[in-house]
Amino acid sequence: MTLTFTRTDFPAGFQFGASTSSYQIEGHGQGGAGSTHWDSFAATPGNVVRGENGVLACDHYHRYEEDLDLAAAMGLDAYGFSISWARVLPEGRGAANPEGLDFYDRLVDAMLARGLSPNATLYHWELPSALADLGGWRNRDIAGWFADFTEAVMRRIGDRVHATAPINEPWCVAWLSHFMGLHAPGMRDIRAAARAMHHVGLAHGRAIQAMRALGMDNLGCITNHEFAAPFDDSPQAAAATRLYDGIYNRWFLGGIRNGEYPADVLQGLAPHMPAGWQDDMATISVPLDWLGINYYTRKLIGPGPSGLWGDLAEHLGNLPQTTMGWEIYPDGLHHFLTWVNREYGRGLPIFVTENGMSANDRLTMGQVDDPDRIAYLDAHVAAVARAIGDGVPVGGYFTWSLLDNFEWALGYEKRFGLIHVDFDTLERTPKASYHALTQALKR
Ligand code: IFM
Repeated sequence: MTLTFTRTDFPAGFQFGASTSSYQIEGHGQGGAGSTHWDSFAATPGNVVRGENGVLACDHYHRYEEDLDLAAAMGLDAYGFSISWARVLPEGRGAANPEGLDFYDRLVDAMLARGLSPNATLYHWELPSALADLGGWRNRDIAGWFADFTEAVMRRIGDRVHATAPINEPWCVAWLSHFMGLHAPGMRDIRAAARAMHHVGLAHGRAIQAMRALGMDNLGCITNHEFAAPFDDSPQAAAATRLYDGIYNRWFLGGIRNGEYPADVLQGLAPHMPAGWQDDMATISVPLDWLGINYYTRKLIGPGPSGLWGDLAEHLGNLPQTTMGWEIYPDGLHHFLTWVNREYGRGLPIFVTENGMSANDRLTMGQVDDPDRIAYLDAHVAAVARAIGDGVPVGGYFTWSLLDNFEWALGYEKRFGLIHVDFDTLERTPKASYHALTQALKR
């Protein structure tokens, strides 16, 4: 099975890339990294499937050269990676771990040596435990801690990274982790959630300011989006869908791009927001150079059982699903590209910074046949091409993910990679989708 697009279908300079994240692939137990809230969340029974964790993951910490060789051999232009805060600053603040800084220094050089543009994210979810002890994202001081971490890292590698975003998927950092309790720190508390929803934007703004002060450019943000549709015709489902859309899709971009939060979401969160939050909106909405969106699926939404504000229920639709139980809905990607461009873009280039699917991939006689992933990629890249045709300045498409990896609370079972990883031997095997993309990207 092949992909139906080629590189020449896209404008000159369009980047094809693959994204990863530090905790999901590096192996956090190595190289002097400090403990993080994902280590303790994973060590708590019931939080992660089979009690798995990121201690070894794909051992990318030692195997990064092989992984980058595979990324380059595919013909990718760029590699998306994140930096572990606790690998650089084991206590979250104060003394740096020289091994950690050396690792990211080598990693960036290794990308450049292979012609891959290094696209960095500063936070992809593993908060140092010492900062979690101080309240983590609930504590306003996190914005300053994060700016200091940003400066510590970027003083070392900021001269060579191509593009940088402070925080991956603020919705997951704040709502999924503090209201829904499904990710570390596993809280279910509306006051905690409201504070995290605000502090994550403030930390974003402070990090951008810190990088501008170092003279860096090509700075953006990465928000995740789900297409929300009502699960039936009732006014209740329509209202629930609107709120879901507000919390998920409009809150962060509203703050970051327009300096204001959507009124419908604010109505529920206002009583729980930190005092004086309005004064932070100018910092949250500092100018950016690009916008990144992560997109995977649509959800059918209705009201939850409690009747309390924010109680929203997700229902299964009838579209084909991935092994995450996520419906495959490529039109949603076209929708978000055009909508973000219209409502928040003001001419900035927009990148698809994550998009991909988990599948039941099996290694048979040294090969992994993943036709569903090839079809998924094809349909979503076609949606990108359609958006470009409609005038959206899309700058690149990054698939999630280069490697099978630690899928957070779902452990190692959900395979998203173009490259299969055997988690016993750590052997890498490019899947059929890897070969298909290699073919499509041939110059
Ligand atoms: O694995 C995650 C990633 O960490 C963030 N975006 C979604 C991916 C798939 O769930």
